[in-house]
Amino acid sequence: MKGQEVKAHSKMAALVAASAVTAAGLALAPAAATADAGPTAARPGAPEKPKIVKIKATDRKVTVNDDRFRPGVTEFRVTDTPKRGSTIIIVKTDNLKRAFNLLGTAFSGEPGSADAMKKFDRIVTIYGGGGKGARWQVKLSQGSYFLLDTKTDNLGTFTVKGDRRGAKMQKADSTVTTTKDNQFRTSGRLTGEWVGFHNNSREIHFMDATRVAERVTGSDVRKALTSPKEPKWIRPGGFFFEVQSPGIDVVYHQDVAEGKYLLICFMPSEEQDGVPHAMMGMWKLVHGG
Ligand SMILES: [Cu+2]
Repeated sequence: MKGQEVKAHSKMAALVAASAVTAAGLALAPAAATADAGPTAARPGAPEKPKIVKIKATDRKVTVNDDRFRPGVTEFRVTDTPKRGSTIIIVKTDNLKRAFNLLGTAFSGEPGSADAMKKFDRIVTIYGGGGKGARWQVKLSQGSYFLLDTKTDNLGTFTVKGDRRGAKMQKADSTVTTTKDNQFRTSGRLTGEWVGFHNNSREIHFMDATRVAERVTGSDVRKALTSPKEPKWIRPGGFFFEVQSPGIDVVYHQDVAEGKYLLICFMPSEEQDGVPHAMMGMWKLVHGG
């Protein structure tokens, strides 16, 4: 399992080289967009709803149906992606090129990779994401943001500006929290249709919810993590919440089919070179549905 999972998520490393050039070109886009009139303010007394932003990715670019809107709770919906395995993440950084270079080093696992991961975390904030059909809410403050297709490395941008909307986030039916010691903590059984994902730790995490056979135990997971072989107990029907920075709370619209799940994160550690969080114990078996 180790090999397959690391491969699936090392796609983030692949974006490094390809995106560097594009990033330099796009860095001007959000600034240029601020020249025209700002987003309109809320009508007084009107009940505020989360802003809904539809994301469409093609094999050439990532676009949104509205690229200037007010701060506050924002709901993203990925309506289309060019490839299977494409996920779109929301990124805020002042130096995208440097961020990509650091991430490349972090995923290399070479000496210094943990430090690179730490530096990456410092200069980047990631607000979750997902593949085609993904739908999630997150609070955004003012600034310029990037939309990144982690498969094609294509980028889009949007600007958040103006009066804060008063909308509240959707209440979660169940929640997963990542803790200070990089563990998953769950509110109980994992149920939809809204699943909260809170990053209370000091590092960036994602959550791969792999569906597994009912009989799977912690000992099976530990064995699989040190074996190059694909375990026989993986079942179809899992889901995936994209990377999220410390302090960021997201709520995902997610159907959770009844069954057993292995929650697991393979982001590189900030403490040990070349060691993904999963190898340090960042996984949890949980029932859902
Ligand atoms: Cu992690």
